[in-house]
Amino acid sequence: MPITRSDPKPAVPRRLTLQRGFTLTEIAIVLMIVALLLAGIMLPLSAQQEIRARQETERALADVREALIGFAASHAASDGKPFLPCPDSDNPPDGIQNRSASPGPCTAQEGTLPWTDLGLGRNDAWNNRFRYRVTAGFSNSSTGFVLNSNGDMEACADNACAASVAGSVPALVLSHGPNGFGAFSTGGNANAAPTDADELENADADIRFVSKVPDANFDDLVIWVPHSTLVNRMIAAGKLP
Ligand SMILES: [Ca+2]
Ligand SMILES: [Ca+2]
Ligand SMILES: [Ca+2]
Repeated sequence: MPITRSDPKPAVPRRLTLQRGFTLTEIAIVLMIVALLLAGIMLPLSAQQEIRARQETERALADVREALIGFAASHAASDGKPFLPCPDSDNPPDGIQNRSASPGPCTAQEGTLPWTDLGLGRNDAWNNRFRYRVTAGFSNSSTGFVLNSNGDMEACADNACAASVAGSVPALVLSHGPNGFGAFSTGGNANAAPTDADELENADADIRFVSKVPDANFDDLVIWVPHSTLVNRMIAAGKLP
């Protein structure tokens, strides 16, 4: 069979092309657009990191609440009743609770969370210690608490306490939040005091605390062990009445 040769393709007319480099102005405009786009991505990222840090601290605080209840269920005072740990009140904090006598009362009712004794809660997501306060009648390792022991703390919606959030609170834990004002750092230093009146209420070592939605000046995270939850869990564990 004879080999046939296909017809040669018609030549494509060569299009006239113009090539030139970018001017400095054009490069500057492109760089500006890229920078604007990056800024648009970066801002939400930092906001996301802040949300993650807050969620991480909220989870840690929920674990701390469980650990405090677990501590009470697994410790008996000299009279056989349960008791809560004392704050870690020496300076710098070492994670170990401080008592003026053993068994006996706490050296101070407020300090940092005794993270070593609890086995968790060393610091929040911003590398500051958690603050912890406990009612005297719930933390004496000589005389434990009973069903009608009353907590002496209150959580309020603001420092004037026009609206109470929780009353008769036996134990309360808080993170001083992203700004860290009023907290102990993990380096052992006391951070600057808060300036916001509601944040100040959480750092003045008395029985009133503020728990509210964070705003531009207030970023603390507060949790507590409600009296009802604590005694119910002791009853379930056979530790009370
Ligand atoms: Ca200590
Ligand atoms: Ca704060
Ligand atoms: Ca206070």
